[in-house]
Amino acid sequence: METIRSDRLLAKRNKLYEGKAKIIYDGPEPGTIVQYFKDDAVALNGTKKDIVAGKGVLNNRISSHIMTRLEGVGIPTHFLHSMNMREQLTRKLEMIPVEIVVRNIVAGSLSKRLGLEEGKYLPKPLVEFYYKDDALGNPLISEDHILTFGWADPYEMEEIVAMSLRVNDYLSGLFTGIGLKLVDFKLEFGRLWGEYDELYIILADEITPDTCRIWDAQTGEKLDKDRFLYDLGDLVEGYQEIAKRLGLIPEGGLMKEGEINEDVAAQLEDIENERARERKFKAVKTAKKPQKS
Ligand code: ADP
Ligand code: AIR
Ligand code: ASP
Repeated sequence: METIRSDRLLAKRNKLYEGKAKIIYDGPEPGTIVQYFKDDAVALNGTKKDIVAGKGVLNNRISSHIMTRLEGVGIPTHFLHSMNMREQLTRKLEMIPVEIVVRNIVAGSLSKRLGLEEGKYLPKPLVEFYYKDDALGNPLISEDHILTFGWADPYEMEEIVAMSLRVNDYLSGLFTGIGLKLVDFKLEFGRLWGEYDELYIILADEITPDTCRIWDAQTGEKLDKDRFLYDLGDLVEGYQEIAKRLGLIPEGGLMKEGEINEDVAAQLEDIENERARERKFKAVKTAKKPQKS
């Protein structure tokens, strides 16, 4: 039933954009979009690619859950509700073309760029900015680049940095509680205009093991996308472990012989939707971009 219905929806849906990890469609209501999570794993600027069965389903679920938890502690997010295994409905935003990376532990490009040993705790969370442009390889930039080129203004930047640090505090605690270390992560933000033309900065895109480094606190095992990049073992195994510890999938996991176990997937309790139902659509219905005079 589910499949037939979503296929029909897909057929008449207007595709807005296809990225590396997701496809974006027009949503059913004005001011909304549908995020479809693909099974594609892409690294090294698109040169290393694979299809990983189960990744899209797990990421959809993990991002829905994390966004809902963040909303619960007062961080405005684009998430509205989960639609099916692979899709979620979100508010449509005017995206700010900057990736915000927050780091707690040295890893990845920080380790390479400055020749630092991976695994060392930083004395305080480090916030970095990258210009979101795949053709340029998402270069590291400073806040002054953002202001000079008008990608965001100083008030927006203040809010973006403060929100990113709050996300870090909350998620670090959440992951510590389930025996995981949040090493670093990437966020994207967008703008939404309210009823009185007031501007809201909203957390967007996804928060998943594609966009976070997450290590097991005991063993140091990498459970995130680095498994794919460095061929450290089955990617979905790592993502499932994170989802299990978050209480999102049963102990037995979601996969059966390399395929999604549809029975398990169908039975997953949809806590996110319970909470999302209580949320208001008001801001979406009235959202419009103010006319510049
Ligand atoms: P990429 O573009 O890096 O390949 P994805 O495949 O994840 O990444 O594509 C998702 C696209 O949707 C990204 O360009 C992201 O900036 C954009 N996006 C995320 N959330 C929203 C939103 N709420 N409104 C509009 N665009 C969004
Ligand atoms: N990230 C950055 N651009 C895209 C993504 N997903 C995330 C990585 C990592 C963090 O940002 O997944 O969690 C820092 O990445 P790097 O490569 O700069 O060390
Ligand atoms: N730009 C990121 C990458 O290179 C993807 C993202 O923005 O989510 O993987």
